[in-house]
Amino acid sequence: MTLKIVAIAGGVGGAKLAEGLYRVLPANALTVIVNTADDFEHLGLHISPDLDTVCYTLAGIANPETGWGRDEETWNALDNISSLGGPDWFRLGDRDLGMHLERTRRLHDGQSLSEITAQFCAIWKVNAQVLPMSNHPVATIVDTYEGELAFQEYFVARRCEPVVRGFRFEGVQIAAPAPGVLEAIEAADVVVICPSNPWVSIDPVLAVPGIREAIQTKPTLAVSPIIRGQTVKGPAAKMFVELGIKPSAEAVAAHYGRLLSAYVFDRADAEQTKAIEALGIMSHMTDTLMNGPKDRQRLAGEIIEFVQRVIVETPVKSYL
Ligand code: FO1
Repeated sequence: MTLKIVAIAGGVGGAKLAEGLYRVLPANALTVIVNTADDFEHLGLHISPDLDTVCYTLAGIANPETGWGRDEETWNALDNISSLGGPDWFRLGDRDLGMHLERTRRLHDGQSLSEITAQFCAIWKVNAQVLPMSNHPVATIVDTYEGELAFQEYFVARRCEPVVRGFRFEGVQIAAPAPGVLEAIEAADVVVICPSNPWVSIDPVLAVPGIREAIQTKPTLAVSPIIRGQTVKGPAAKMFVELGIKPSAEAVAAHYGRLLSAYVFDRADAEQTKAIEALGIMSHMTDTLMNGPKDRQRLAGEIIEFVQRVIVETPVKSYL
């Protein structure tokens, strides 16, 4: 049986697992719903970092060193901006800039972010559906002890240094899921929450009216972004600490709570198995570090096998 999978993803960590799933599933069996609350305007251009990271990664054209931006990149435009005293704190390479210019032109022409994403993915021969969570603007605002900061200011300009107190997703109450989002969840056999930051990559997606409710009706599996109390990349573990929660695989499972029917976490956290299963979640322990394409595909293959065994072929829908 071919599974239809919806993956929920943020940036680099989420894109790695999405790519693994994409490579092991048949064509068009995967839909990736991507966080767009990191989006902002910069140099007059619409920037959608997580959407671009997922699209570039599935297309095989992502920058292998950073995980974001384009491969074989050059930086002439940025050097020129810099030499003229312009804003160079957010690094857009020449190839990436070309895509941004064309996307912003299409947006000004009246096309939606989801339409443009589908057009670009077709050109890049991505045989998966990649959907922004919403076509409406939503902006993560980080509440820190230094005041509120726009997400990229906190993340890139301030290198996640300010201590966080909380988050809000501006505009989310009046946002609607992008076309195809609820339909994809409805058609899915399982929803996979990728190992992205729960606070600022996954929560904004779940906050779009209708998305959490739709996921709630489906078997849902999450993969822990935390191994031995730490994140591979990004500030998720630091955020847990600053919010007064000990960062752990268990803490992430508890954060998603009743949304989850199954959970995949790292062998290094074996001692947390009982606590995780006490949350009423079926668990699978494995190596979750994704260093290269082989790891991504092995982890994706294990997830699919686990899902088939414990969710799809379980006659009693005890997971709901
Ligand atoms: N992250 C950085 O840490 N520094 C950058 O200069 C930077 C530029 C950038 C350009 C395009 C893009 O799509 C992503 C970019 N990112 C950069 C990553 C991105 O801002 C964050 O990783 C995400 O918003 C968090 O998922």
